[in-house]
Amino acid sequence: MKNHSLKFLVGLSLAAISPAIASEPEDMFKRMDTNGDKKVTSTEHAQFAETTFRQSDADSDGQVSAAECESAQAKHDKKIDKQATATHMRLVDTDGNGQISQMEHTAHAKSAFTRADKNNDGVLTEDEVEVFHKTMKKEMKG
Ligand SMILES: [Ca+2]
Ligand SMILES: [Ca+2]
Ligand SMILES: [Ca+2]
Repeated sequence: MKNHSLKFLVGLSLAAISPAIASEPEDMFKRMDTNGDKKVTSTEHAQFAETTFRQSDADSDGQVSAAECESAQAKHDKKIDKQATATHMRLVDTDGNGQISQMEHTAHAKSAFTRADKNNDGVLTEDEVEVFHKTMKKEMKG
């Protein structure tokens, strides 16, 4: 039953937050690859991350709370996985104040990009995104 929310949160971790994010890695890949060249550059990834942050920050205070994270999830999946949200918050909220700042979000997105870029060529391919997606899913469950 948790599967949908889990997919969503895996998407979050790559993006690192996204209410608009698609459940499947290939959809997510298309959203990130804005010029459609089958590669996601760090610039494309950063832009995607920024957009998703703004979309998640419902009250536009520059911080994404767990509640905002959950409501973004609810918009997408119509259900909320509190445990996975807590895991996500713990990973991204590095100063532990219960809010994800733009800086924390950007830092997380950057490290996700680096981790996903297996061959270190500075761009993500669809395969790399898919592999990363699977890895994150395991981590979220663990
Ligand atoms: Ca591209
Ligand atoms: Ca906020
Ligand atoms: Ca924080």
